[in-house]
Amino acid sequence: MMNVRQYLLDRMKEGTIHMALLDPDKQRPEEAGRLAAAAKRAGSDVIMIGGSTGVTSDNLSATARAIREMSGLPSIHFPGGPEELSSEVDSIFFMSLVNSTDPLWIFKAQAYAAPYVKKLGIETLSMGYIVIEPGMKVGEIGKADPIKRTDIDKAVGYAVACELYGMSFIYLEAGSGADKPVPPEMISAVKKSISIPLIVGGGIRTPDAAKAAREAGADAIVTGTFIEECSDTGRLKDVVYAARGRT
Ligand code: 1GP
Repeated sequence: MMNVRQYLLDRMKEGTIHMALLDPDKQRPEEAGRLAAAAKRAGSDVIMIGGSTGVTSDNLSATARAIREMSGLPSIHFPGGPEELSSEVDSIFFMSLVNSTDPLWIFKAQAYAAPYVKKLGIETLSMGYIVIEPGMKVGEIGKADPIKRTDIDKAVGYAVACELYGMSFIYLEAGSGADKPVPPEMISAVKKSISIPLIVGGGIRTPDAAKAAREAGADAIVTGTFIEECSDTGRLKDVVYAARGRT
């Protein structure tokens, strides 16, 4: 069985990695498999599977299977809630939306799901999920109190607290479809303050935005909407290349 954590850390030693996010509620499993294969050809390192609404254990399992069969890339389940679980994924972000105003998203949902996750034997990747303005749908559903783009000290405080709690990854999230991604100054300040890998996502859909996030210090760059909407192979390669800084 693949050890996804080690795979990610090994890849990150070589430089920033690219994570392609696919939402099982947005397309049929075969289409998700096709998109994952295209992402792999463009240089993506790993596939994240998840969405804020409409994900079920069934569409998650079917999507994870298609992605494995058609791309061969490892998968990480990026859960939208405690009801959806599958043993078809290679790993799951066991995550807390740490700047939520609702304990459900900070710890209660996790406490509900944890025994099932353990029983299924899914590899867990603990992650502190920090929502930055505008936050979009995940900010609304997760009842986040989004951190202002200019409040860098606050983002640093949340990230360091997650590290001190023993979490393995930090994710700075501007929200899917955000008009502006997480500011590079915030990425670099957080990166300098922690010694665990930093994932950045939300609103990244151009080579310039991907390059800015990489140069600011992101260890992993997530693109969701762009992967689902981009049908131009050249453009896909440009964004993934800009995220990784290498072929
Ligand atoms: C959302 O960070 C991810 O959780 C991806 O956002 O869809 O804007 O790429 P985009």
